[in-house]
Amino acid sequence: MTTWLNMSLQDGASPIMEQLVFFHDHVLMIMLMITTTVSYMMITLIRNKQTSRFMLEGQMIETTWTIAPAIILVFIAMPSLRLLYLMDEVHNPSLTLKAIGHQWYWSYEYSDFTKLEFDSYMIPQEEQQESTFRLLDTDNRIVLPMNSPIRMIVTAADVLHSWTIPSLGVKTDATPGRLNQTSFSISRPGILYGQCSEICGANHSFMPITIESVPAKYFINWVSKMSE
Ligand SMILES: [Cu+2]
Repeated sequence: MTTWLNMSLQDGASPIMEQLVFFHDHVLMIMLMITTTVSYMMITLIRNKQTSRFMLEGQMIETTWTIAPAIILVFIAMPSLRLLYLMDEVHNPSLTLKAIGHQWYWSYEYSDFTKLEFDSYMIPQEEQQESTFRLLDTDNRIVLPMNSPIRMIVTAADVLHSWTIPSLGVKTDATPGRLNQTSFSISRPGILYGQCSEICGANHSFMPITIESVPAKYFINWVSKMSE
């Protein structure tokens, strides 16, 4: 989760998010190069007066500064498209989780098991404890096994919502009458937080998402306990 003074992206908890962070840094480096060059040129132009009666055009430099930005754009577009298609792929999932957005809570269905479904409400401020995070913790956390490919099916029961976990690089619209799909695999154990990311009404800010990422054997224990 984000903590104080974290001005950048959260640490990636999935391979895709790791790649997204690399891409973000890569684009920032290119932007740094462009801003440095352009501001150097602008400052020189302002501070110097260079005029020539005979220099009316410069074919060479004009060709260069038309083509160079196009080449730079290719270096941004290529890795961007690679990531886009990588995120779209569902790699042989070992588990499917269905999230349904309601006004104003999420409900979850583990369709691989019988009768494993629950609602997940935010813990209200009055019931806060030392260990809970305000506006982020839920009464029933999603439990998922780490290091296994997971397929998410996202939908809504009333209005538009959006199921989001920043540290996994996942954001999917929850639309009534539609099933949207994404996938991810969590690379470490821990608790991951997210919030509804589509303005869905008065309590939009109060329907967080909490994932408990655990090793597979703990997950199996949890499943058998839940479906008793
Ligand atoms: Cu919502």
